[in-house]
Formats: sequence, C-alpha cells, structure tokens
Amino acid sequence: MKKIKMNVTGMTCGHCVVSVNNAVNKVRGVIEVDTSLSKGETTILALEDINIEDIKKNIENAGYTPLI
Ligand SMILES: [Cu+2]
Repeated sequence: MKKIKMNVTGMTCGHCVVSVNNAVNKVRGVIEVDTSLSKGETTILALEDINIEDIKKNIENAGYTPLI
C-alpha cells in the first residue's frame, strides 16, 4: 500500500469534498480517501499498482484541478 497526497484546487464547500472523495473512490485500487477543504488536498491510501493518472482524470471530470 502507499499513501498519495495531492493538492486539489477549486473546492469551496463540503459538497466539493464529497465530490472529490467520490471521484477518487471510483478508481480501482483506492482503499481510503480523506479530503481536506481547509488544506485543499486529498490524501489517498491505495494499492501499489494504483494508476495516479486515473485519479487525476476523475478529479478533473468532477470539476476540480489536481496538482501533484
Ligand atoms: Cu462545493
């Protein structure tokens, strides 16, 4: 397992946090996701072979900008 921290811009409220969590959770290999509005970042616990590009793509599709 590995831990990935990613800054996410564009989140303004609790709904955004839920949207980002849902977007990340859709990616296969994600075990746990914790998104912080105040820090503007999401912390992901995932399997070793996780595809980070898929995570970024899903966050973008949800309307936010991932920076890593
Ligand atoms: Cu929001």
